[in-house]
Amino acid sequence: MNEQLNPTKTFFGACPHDCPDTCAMVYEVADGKLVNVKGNKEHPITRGTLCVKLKDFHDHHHNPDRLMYPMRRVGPKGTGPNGGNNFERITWEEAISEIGRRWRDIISEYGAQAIMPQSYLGNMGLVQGINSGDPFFNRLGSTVNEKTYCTSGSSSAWLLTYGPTGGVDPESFVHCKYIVIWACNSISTNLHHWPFVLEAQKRGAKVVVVDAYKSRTAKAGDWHICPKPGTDGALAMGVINSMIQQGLVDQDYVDKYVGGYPELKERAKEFTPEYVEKVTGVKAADVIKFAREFATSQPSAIRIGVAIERSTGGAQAARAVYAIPALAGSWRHVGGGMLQLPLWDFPVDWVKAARPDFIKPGTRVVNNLRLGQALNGEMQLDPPIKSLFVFCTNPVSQSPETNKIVEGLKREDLFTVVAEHFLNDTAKYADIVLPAAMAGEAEDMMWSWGHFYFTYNQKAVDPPGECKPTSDMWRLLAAEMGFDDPVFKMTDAELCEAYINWGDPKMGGIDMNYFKEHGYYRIDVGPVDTRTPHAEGKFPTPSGKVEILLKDARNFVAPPFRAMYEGEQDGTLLDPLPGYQPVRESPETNPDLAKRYPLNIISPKSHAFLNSCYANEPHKIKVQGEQFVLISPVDAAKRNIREGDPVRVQNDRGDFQGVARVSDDVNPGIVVATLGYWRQLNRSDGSVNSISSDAWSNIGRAPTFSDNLVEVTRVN
Ligand SMILES: Nc1nc2c(c(=O)[nH]1)N[C@H]1C(S)=C(S)[C@@H](COP(=O)(O)OP(=O)(O)OC[C@H]3O[C@@H](n4cnc5c(=O)[nH]c(N)nc54)[C@H](O)[C@@H]3O)O[C@H]1N2
Ligand SMILES: Nc1nc2c(c(=O)[nH]1)N[C@H]1C(S)=C(S)[C@@H](COP(=O)(O)OP(=O)(O)OC[C@H]3O[C@@H](n4cnc5c(=O)[nH]c(N)nc54)[C@H](O)[C@@H]3O)O[C@H]1N2
Ligand code: SF4
Ligand SMILES: [Mo]
Repeated sequence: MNEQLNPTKTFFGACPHDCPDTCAMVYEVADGKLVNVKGNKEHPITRGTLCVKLKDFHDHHHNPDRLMYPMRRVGPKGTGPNGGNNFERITWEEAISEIGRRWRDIISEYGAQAIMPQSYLGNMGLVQGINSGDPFFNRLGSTVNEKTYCTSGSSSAWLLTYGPTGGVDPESFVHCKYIVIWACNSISTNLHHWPFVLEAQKRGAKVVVVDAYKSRTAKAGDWHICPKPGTDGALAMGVINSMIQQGLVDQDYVDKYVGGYPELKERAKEFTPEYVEKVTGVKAADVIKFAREFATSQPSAIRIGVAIERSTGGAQAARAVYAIPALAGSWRHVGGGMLQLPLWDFPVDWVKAARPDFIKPGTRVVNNLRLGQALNGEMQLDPPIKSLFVFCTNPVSQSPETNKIVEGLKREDLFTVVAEHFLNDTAKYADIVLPAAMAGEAEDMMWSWGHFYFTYNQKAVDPPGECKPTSDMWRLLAAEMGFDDPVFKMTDAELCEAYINWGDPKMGGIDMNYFKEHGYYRIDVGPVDTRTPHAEGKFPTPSGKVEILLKDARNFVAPPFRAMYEGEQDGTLLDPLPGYQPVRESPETNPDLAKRYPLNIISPKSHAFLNSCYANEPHKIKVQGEQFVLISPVDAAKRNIREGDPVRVQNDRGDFQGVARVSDDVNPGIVVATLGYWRQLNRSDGSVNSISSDAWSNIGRAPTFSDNLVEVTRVN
């Protein structure tokens, strides 16, 4: 970018976070110091604004609590501040050679599978993020870490139904007459899509929000439909049935481009509006109205959020939701259809990025939602996990059954390495802490799961102190372990280039120079204002049609976050049709458990935190407030709880504390506590994930954060 007249230099940035918006940023640097970070005005999605989390990203870089040098644990585990470990400063050389020595010992005694990496989208970058460690760990022969925190259920369902298509362009939503935002709190979590929704609304579109409580987005829409958590499958099947009953199915579209309609029609029969009302709590008349409006207000589109998959039948529900725009013929129109993850259209060379060819056949897979069981011995693993390497994830805050994880991390025989920015709830239990660089301190390339732009991140400043980019860590560790494969010698610039399929027509013949000049590139998926990718079917499925009926389909975890590894898939035969599978925990489905724990809890994202990032920063906590528990006036009164009272939320898995917010935004029987708060900063050593179960959803081993019963009591 241009050097300006004043001493400030600017560089292209890409927000590294796990957020659909993948904002294009501008780093401002003076005297080698990052002084400001702004949204790129030219970027059609970012439009010059960053969200409340990132608008002062430079302060995050300069946070005085930031880890600046490597550290080694001293003394027994759990005897340091906040119940964590005590540490002493060491050099990188000492850290890397200690890791190498401990790993060589573990490998000779137990084999390399006793080592397990743990990563997620704390950084989404192709070079510095989630998959960046795959080549190294696959080469090492460690246990494969299956990563299904997010969208794995809705993605497996999507690939089965529609194939790898990016679906509706989020920018094309301006052309919609009817927009459904289903289990997505856009104003907090997908902020840069909201202006497109508002533009459509200004042009006359109706905005419907399907959410288990009155979220910010539900309040801002035209109509809030409020099913009980985990009952979306019944609602969607009811909408399908009602569309059929009202004669509103686009029969021509269905005949040509949809497979399995007669079977779906048969299955949908039992989902009468009355039955749907009984299961979901949504009025029968509203089910009928929703079906009618969606089918008749074209173009109509659904933006599906991540929360739909977070219950036992969540991914099965996603399949039912996916069928709705196919039956309505919405795909015929510009802006009509479904938006799940544009990611599927990105020409990323995932195989090159993850190097599954390094994995020895038969290597075991351990899922990240079962980390607690893997560490505390509940999962029978031979060899046991003797070393854990954590980067770009904070499992003690974000993974379910966190008390089990903490129990495991306290094992004296477990050698834990954590690469982090802060001494968070996971890092505090490490044997070795490595200080990681932040975005702006290393080169990277971002794909997006919320729009069609690749975004380039330049190195604007050197990492402070002794912080190092993740990519450097792999180079050092590869050298320590004696791996001389070319991939471990490539520079960040070479890796950025290597991971894009430049020859794909969607790259339009550009090369790296384009990114250096412009900072971002819209992959060529067709123009926003005329794009109808599936007006004539052309779905990338085996039949080329929407596959509602699946013959012999088996459960699987969608790539890319499984290291692209095909071994040890679950393989259970799936229900051939979409449908409704009741939640595991609710008063209706588990009355015995509900006697002790009568309330269903949901734990969506916090507005001012990005998962657990920023939850240690006073100015963000000020915006977000302390951990709260939203409870209805009816449930509060029963428990003698008043606004602002300290409360404990608990079940057999654990407990956490927060303050009560008594509000009609939540229906009786439901409580809401948002995610991301640090245990060490909460009123008690617990968080929402102390109570959540590690049971999987029915497809794609997705989490079930919306499928948990609890009791709430006042703390005296
Ligand atoms: N501010 C902020 N933004 C973020 C994040 C963050 O932590 N904070 N995290 C990022 C990440 S990793 C992701 S995956 C996305 C997720 O973004 P979203 O897809 O928006 O996910 P959530 O906020 O968890 O949940 C969305 C809504 O679903 C509702 N919900 C929960 N369970 C159910 C259910 O069973 N049925 C229905 N119909 N609704 C339900 C919740 O009440 C919530 O309002 O956000 C990203 N953006
Ligand atoms: N109850 C409940 N639990 C949930 C969810 C929910 O809705 N409810 N949502 C789930 C979802 S959708 C997701 S995606 C997961 C998210 O789970 P995580 O990905 O574990 O989320 P973060 O808290 O953002 O943790 C990322 C960590 O990586 C660190 N980090 C960032 N960049 C870098 C880097 O470049 N290098 C290194 N070494 N570290 C870096 C950050 O400091 C941070 O501590 O949580 C899941 N957990
Ligand atoms: S967290 Fe999301 S909305 Fe905020 S700056 Fe990053 S990409 Fe943009
Ligand atoms: Mo996520």
